Amino acid sequence: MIIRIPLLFAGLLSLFILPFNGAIADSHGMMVGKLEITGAWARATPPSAKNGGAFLTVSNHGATADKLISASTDAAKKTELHNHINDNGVMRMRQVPHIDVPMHGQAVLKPGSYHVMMMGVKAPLVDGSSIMVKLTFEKAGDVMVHMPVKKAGGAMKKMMKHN
Ligand SMILES: [Cu+2]
Repeated sequence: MIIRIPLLFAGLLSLFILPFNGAIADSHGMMVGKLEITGAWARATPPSAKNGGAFLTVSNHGATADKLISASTDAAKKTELHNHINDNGVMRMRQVPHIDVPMHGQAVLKPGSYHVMMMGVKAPLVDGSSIMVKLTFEKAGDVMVHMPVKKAGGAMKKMMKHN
């Protein structure tokens, strides 16, 4: 497995290198313009699950605010930006038009907060595999992010309710 994962990643990357002109980030972090992407991962999904979540931190090293305005991936039919809201004590997910990345600040996408929502995953997201997710920022443009798929604790499952 240790050898196969990098090979799979290399294979995935080769699919994107020709058609995609933006930057490519992996879980070790990289820059797109003044934005640094770190800690990207996608939650492993059980076989029957239709939806998955992906998470990362965007650090803005510039003096201009930016916005994450969309995400897309071949791993799902549809991808949205979501947040959790506290609706009379019940945590619910809600689509948001964008996620702010303040100047000299961060946008943190994490379980229970902002996240990339993948609706209709085409295959279960298996722990130890990886997916590629394209993020589009209003000013910095596109970045292709390599996201390792990891298992998450069970505490969050109760909060995964949509309106
Ligand atoms: Cu969601």
